[in-house]
Amino acid sequence: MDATHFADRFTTTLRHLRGVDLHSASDVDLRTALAHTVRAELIDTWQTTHGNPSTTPQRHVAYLSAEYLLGTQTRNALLATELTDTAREALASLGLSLDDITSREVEPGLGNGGLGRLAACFMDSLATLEIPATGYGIRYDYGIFRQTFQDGNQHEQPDTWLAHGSPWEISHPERAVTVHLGGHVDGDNTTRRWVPERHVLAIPCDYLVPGYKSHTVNLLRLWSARATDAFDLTIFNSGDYEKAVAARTYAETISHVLYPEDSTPQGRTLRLTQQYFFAAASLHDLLTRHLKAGRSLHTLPDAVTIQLNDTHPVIAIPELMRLLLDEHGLSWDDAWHITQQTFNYTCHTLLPEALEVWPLDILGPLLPRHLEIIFAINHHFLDDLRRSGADELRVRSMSLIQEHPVRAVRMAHLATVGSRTVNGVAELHSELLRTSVLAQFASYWPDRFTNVTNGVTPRRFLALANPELASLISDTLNVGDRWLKDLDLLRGLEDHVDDPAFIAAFREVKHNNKERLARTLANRDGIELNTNAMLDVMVKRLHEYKRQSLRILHVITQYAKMKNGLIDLATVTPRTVFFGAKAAPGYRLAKETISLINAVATTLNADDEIRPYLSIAFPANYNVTLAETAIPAADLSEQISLAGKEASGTGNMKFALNGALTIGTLDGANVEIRELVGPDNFFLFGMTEPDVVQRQRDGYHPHTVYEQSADLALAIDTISSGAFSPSEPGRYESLVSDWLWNDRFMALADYEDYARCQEAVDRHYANPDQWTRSAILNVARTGFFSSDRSIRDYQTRVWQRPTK
Ligand code: DL6
Repeated sequence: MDATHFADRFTTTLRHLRGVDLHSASDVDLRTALAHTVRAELIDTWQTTHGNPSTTPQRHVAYLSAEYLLGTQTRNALLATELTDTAREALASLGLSLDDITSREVEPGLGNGGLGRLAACFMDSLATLEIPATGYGIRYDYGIFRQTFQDGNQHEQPDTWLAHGSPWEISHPERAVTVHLGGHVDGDNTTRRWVPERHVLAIPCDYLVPGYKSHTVNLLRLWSARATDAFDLTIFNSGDYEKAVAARTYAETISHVLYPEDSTPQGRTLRLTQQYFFAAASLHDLLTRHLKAGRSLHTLPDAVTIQLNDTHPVIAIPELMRLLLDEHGLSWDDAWHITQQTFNYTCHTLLPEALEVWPLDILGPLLPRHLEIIFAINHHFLDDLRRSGADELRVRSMSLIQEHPVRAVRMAHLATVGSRTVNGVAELHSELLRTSVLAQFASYWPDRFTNVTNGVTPRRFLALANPELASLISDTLNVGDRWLKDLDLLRGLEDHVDDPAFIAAFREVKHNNKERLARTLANRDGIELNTNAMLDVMVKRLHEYKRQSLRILHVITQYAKMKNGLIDLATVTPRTVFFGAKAAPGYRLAKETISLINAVATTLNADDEIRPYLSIAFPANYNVTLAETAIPAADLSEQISLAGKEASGTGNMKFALNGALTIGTLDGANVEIRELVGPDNFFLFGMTEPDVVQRQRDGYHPHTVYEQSADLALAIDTISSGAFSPSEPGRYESLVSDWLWNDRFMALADYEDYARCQEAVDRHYANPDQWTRSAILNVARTGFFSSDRSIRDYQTRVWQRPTK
């Protein structure tokens, strides 16, 4: 399509779809028309990809995930279809700017953090690698909350991403699937029949996922909940309007918000309802397609492989069993064989509290037949276990049912028993799964466990986020943009690491990216960024194990030393420390940490003497869109979790690929990043995972650490003195006392080594040639972290057709 044709289609779409002409079009009209113009291009390709499923030679991948953190769509679709320049020219010919229109696009924040963003990267790679796949999830009316700061404290506002509709969505109410809930089970020992009490509709809302320069467009199918009947007319006419729409309210609540507050039984039930809702609708979809293609259910595992993204969709395992047993009349053995060969489970955590359990008194009333099936699966499994010689202690600890503190289904156990493979998301994480979290399962089924290290899409996080670096890479490697589909080609940059022209160009790109970030922050947040300072970035969910506290404690020490004349300002490497973080609404310590960071930021940034050397930028509402501007500008990437707690991390990969050096612990994928970039180009500090275990065994006393470290004590005492909260000196006492007497994630234990390491960072940065060399080597050596490689690993390690 040339620019004239594009412009023509665009103006026609504007007229026909929005009923406006160019002069009367609003921002929303322009954005919607642009999205529809590009979408039309994708639809033809989509129809080819998803022709007759029976002729598809590859297994269809179904990715089940409660989260998709997509980011904005239009620029990505233009990139994939190679229409960016055409669209730019076309819009310019109409007096419009592509960048202006796309910069106002609202991102669907249908995820919380790394897990949801990973799902989005995987969807991109599946389509790019031309693997037929469908992503299934929930179309939340409200995604992750919009964060605001009031007096430095986090406030949560609803994320109204659908306020002006979603031009990328194709909704199909006519293809709604009915999902059943509640009720009881009838029948005798041989025939069981679920008699549900409630029924809701799951409406498929489809998003097209284009592969980059590929012939494949896949589908992301997000389910939206609706009532089977909008309202009861008889009750309505009697005047009880609330009761008349009660069913509708109940149904629509299901897909209303991402992560409903789960501190109440109602909240917990709602969360389980969401999980079952999308699992059941997705399985219905998959089975219908399979049967429509004239295939037998016995061949399901040959045709489809279902990847369970963490435990949220694991209720799909008993649901498939139920469908095969109760609806299709298969025997237990056949149903179990099919189920177990179809599912695969990815675990994304090491934190025991993040491993979901569902109390029987929640699961039973909502899904009575599923609970029976879970008990039956457990019965078979435990019998096998006993036959293999396991003692009762082992049987109890591997059981799908926990007995204390309440009887509950352990979803990670159910996932492990019901899947063909179980994978962790980085080498270290997979190893720790095998040796600690799921150790007994790994010794029982050693072949079931594997690793697939996470990855990120270079299309969004290099081509779109860092266009200047992308074009420098293309010019330098002389392979056009082939490297975007074969990221190992970045290795070729090593040949240029001593080339002065390349070094200068690389440095200029980094500086330009800082200028771009400065403009964004000025407009978006009214924050002034010092573009001549080192940009030191820590962006991720706020969690104790990620240790934002360690970062802020070190900033405070530096500040206090500067103020007390203990550091000669003339020797200081100027830094801006950038934070981006949302805390879960009910997570008190995390919210206190946000408040502290903001308080320190206010003090530092208002101090004319200190600000040129040390300042903090903490924009509210960090999201994918801001990540795309912040990551390319970063010099230093903070990956400082306690070893053995971060499953992988994917931010760490994005930073390295954009030429930031990492300061980090040997945790998650940091381990692999360091191996690849080399120890000279990575700042390592902190305890290793075995050190952590040993230290905990020996008895960890954070107060003693505080007493022994003058610099750490300076930071903590400065907080306690009220330096950042003059009107309320005791404001941060709960944080301080948690550090001193609990410090579950041992920030204090790693403090001294972290401070030492930050000095090494300063020395390295003081030599710009040395720093740029390291930055270039980070880019050149991290092609491994393309999500294309992760998907290829899934293909060879996880999605192989089962052997008979
Ligand atoms: O695998 C994606 C992502 C990892 O990179 C992070 O290390 C990990 O924390 C995250 N896991 C989750 C699940 N729950 N928890 N905690 O978000 O997955």
